Amino acid sequence: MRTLLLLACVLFMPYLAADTLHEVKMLNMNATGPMPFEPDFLAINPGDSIRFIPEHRGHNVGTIKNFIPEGAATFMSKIDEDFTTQFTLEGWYGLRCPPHYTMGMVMLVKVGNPSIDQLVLPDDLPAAALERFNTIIDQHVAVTR
Ligand SMILES: [Cu+2]
Repeated sequence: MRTLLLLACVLFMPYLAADTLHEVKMLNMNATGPMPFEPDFLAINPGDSIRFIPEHRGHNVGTIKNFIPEGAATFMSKIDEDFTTQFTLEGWYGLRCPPHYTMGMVMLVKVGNPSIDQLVLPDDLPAAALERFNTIIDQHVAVTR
């Protein structure tokens, strides 16, 4: 029994490993167009962190009002700051770069396995942000909505 338990521990060790650190670059341009987060979609586990790297100057990252799970903390980095934050609550997080929000500089983070019904876009998104979210959802959140 003890051997079995030990074996189980060894086999599942990778899954019990420390929370993962993901990296997102903030850029002026990439193949998807101007002012992107790269990647602009991440599916992560509760407890994971994301490091936002200002590869180009003039960017920062913050939560979008009414586009984070109930009870989740808002955050806002400083311009040009290398910023890391942890996501503990399951749900959908809409993030933006405030200086380029109206140009559609947004990304979507899926933490855990929230239901698709919980993915509700705020109705006051700038047009370009709404467009990019819809593209992200079409590409990464395969559902018929
Ligand atoms: Cu930006």
